[in-house]
Amino acid sequence: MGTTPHPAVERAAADIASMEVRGAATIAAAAADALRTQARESTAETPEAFRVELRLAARTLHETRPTAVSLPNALRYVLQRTTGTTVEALRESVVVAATEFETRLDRAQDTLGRIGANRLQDGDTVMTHCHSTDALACVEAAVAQGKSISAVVKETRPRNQGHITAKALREMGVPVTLVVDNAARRYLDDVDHVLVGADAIAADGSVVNKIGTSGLAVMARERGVPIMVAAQSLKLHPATMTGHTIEIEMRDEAEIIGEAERRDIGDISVENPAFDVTPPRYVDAIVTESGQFPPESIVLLMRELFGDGVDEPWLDPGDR
Ligand code: RI2
Repeated sequence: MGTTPHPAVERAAADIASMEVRGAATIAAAAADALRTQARESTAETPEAFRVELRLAARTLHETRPTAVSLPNALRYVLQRTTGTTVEALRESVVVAATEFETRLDRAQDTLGRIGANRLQDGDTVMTHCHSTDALACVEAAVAQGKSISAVVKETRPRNQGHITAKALREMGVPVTLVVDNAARRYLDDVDHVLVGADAIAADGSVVNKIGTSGLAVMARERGVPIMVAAQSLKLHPATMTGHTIEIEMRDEAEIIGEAERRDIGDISVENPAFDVTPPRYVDAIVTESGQFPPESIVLLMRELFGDGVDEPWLDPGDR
C-alpha cells in the first residue's frame, strides 16, 4: 500500500496550489481526473488498502485551496460513489464516477450559460472581474444566440487573470476594453451588467469570489448597474447551512511584491487575500444550471442538493 499518493495526484495538487490550474470548475475537473488516475494505477491488493489510498489522494488534493468549494464537492461526488467488494469493482466505480462528474460539469456550464444569456440583451456591455468559465459561458451563449456583446475587462491584480478573460472573449469575437482595476468606477457608466463568477456561495447568498469583487459590487450598486453572478451548483458551500464560515485563502506575498522592492521600501507587512465576500444585498442574481436565484433564495437549492449537511469522506472513518 502506498503511503504517498500517486505522482499524478501530487502533480495535480501542486498545479492547483500554484494556480497553474485555476478557476473553481477547472480545479474540480482536475481533482476528479487525479482521483481517476489514482484508482486506475493503484497496486493495492485489498479493498481496504485501495480505500485508504484513495482517501489519502483526496486529502492531498483537498488541502491545496481552502476557499474553492468545488474541490471538496468534486471529491465528495467521486468518493460517495466508490463502491464494491473487490479492488477491481472499486477501481471501476471511481473511473465511472469521475467521468460522470466531468460530463455533468460540462453540461451544467452549458445550461447555466444559456440561462445567463437570457439576461443579456443585444448590444449590451458587460464588465468582468478575474476569469470565470461560468461567467464566460453566459457571454458565449449570448453570442451564439446572435446577440452583439462587448466587454470592459478588469485586469485583476495580482495575477492579471483578466488577460485570460480578454483572450477568451476575443476568441468569441467580443470587442474588449482592458482597464486597470482602479478604473472600474469610471467605466461602470458605460456598462449594462457586472458579470462575475464565484469560488463559493454561502447559504445566506454571500458570494466568495476573487479579491476586488465586493468593492466592484458596491460601486455597481451605487451606479445602478445590475450584478450577475454565474455559478454552477458545484460552488454552493454545503457546510454554511450548518453555521460554518468559509475560510479565505491567503496567498504568498511574492505574488504582490518582489523581495528587492520590498527591502527598498522598508519594514512593512504584506497581505495577499485571494478572495473576498460580497454580501447578498449587492447581488442581483445568482445564475446556476438550475435557473437564476435571488441570492437570499439560494439556500433552497442548497437544501435540495445537499439535504441538511454533508460528510467528509476523505477523512479516515475514525477521524470523522
Ligand atoms: P470558474 C477564480 O478563482 C475566480 O475567482 C473566478 O471567478 C472563480 O475562480 C470561478 O471560476 P482563482 O482560481 O469556475 O483564479 O467559473 O483564484 O471558471
